[in-house]
Amino acid sequence: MSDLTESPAWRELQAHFAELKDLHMRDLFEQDAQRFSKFSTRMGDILLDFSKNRITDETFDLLLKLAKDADVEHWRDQMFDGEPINISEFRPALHTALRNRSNTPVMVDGENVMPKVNRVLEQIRYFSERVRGGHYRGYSGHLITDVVNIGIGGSDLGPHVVCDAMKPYAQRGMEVHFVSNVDPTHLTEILKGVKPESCLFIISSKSFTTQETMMNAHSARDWFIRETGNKKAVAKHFVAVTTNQQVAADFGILPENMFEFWDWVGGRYSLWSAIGLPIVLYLGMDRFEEMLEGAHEMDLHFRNTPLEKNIPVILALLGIWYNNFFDAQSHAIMAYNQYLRRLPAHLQQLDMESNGKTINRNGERVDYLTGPIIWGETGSNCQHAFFQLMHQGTKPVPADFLIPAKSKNPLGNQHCVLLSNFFAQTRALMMGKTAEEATAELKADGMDDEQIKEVLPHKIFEGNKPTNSILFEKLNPRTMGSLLAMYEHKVFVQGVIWNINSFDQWGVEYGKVLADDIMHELKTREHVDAYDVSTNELINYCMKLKFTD
Ligand code: G6Q
Repeated sequence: MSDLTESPAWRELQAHFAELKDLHMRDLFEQDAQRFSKFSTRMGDILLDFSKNRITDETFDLLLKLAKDADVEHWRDQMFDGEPINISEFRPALHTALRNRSNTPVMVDGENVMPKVNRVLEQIRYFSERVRGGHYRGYSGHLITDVVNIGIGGSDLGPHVVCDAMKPYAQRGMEVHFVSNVDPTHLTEILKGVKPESCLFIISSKSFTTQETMMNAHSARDWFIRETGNKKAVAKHFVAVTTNQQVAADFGILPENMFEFWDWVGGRYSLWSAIGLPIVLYLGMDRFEEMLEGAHEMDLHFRNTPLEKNIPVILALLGIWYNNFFDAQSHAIMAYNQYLRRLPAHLQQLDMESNGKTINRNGERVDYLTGPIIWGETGSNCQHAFFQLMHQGTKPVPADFLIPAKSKNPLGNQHCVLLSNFFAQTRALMMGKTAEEATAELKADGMDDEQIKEVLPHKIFEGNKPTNSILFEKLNPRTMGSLLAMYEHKVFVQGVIWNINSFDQWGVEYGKVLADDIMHELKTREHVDAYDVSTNELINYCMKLKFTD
């Protein structure tokens, strides 16, 4: 047994779960008119209503006790203070310093990192204003109209979700594209839509060695030289965001076109750093700074708000409640906003790469479930696809529902219809439909008793399905920053309670070297027998298909 599962709060939660598991939220709402005011909290205009969860006052108190006992507040302060909490990589996790708009000193190894954070922000402002203002032009004098970000994982997903979500704030005449996959189709299709003389490539890679990114970068450079016949112009059209400036220089990037960040910024937490350059080119620096401010606001909320009103802490505790006591295997993200369509992909990486761990901070195997599978889709599309399983399936799927009260595109009453779907779904998931209610409906539809008997079981909805509603005024850069930071801190709190290091990613690093050996075999084009029989035969069959007409 581990310290966690033996802790008093955990044991009390186990005993409490046994008593509570059959309670229905419908009854809990009926018994307590104060349920919403008790189980909701706000930061700015962001409201978290967590009353539609399978919790009572006692559950909430015990979950808060779990957080206290796990020393969440102490770990949180250590993170903000730049302590080396990423113990397997011997460094701090200081994405919060990147958006520290209060500019209070943040010390790493005796050095205040804020001056260098601010210096890079200034560099980004200067460069982006020149590009957007038409002062920095392509080699032949054309305006830059297209930015192509080449990066993968953390060097792609964060900027990508933000650029998609903030499209209404973008400068007219500036498009941004993202190439991540080593599948040549990705780059090829993007290049079909841009012109070399008006295109700026950003090579985004913390390491500047990631196979996919480097291959795409070299292919893009080859294309550029082929199309323009001008090798010298590469320096004008390729910039780099990296911690590895030497390799970037070898690629042909000018020192003034390199944007630095630091090893204490994890890939999936890096959109706030120079990795956000595509965001800045697309939206402008003022908008980017608004996003940093929104994130900083959430940082201050996380740091200063008592646990019982603290949005990331509450989200984390509810996630643990379902993950570890109800054995829910996944957590769904339903953003009722088309601009947020890439949010599940970003949160998938943030959460699953951070908390997809089996070994705890003491180097031992855990004896409890850690990070859930994150997935999701935009509303109302999700309702016409997998919501069947949400309503009547056998698997518990706790979910976050997010929606802005105002739409950027008010078309008739369409946004009100979207809102009504949001409210109706979260209510229906909570309430369910009893046999009596279903019978009354079927009778009203004109069915006779015999027919009703036959179909009734299919028309009953158990309900009691938990959701968090996250509602805010509108999706703007500030809110976007706050929401993304909210999820970062949620993941952090869960990692602290599960006693795992949320800031390393050895599984991803492993993947980076796995393909190298096989690539060597593929190049030789000889019969392969070096691996297990399945891998050998797959390679041999594939090579036969690939190289015979
Ligand atoms: C993120 C991960 C991973 C990383 C990519 C790209 O936290 O470490 O997704 O961002 O593998 O790495 P580079 O930025 O070094 O190319």
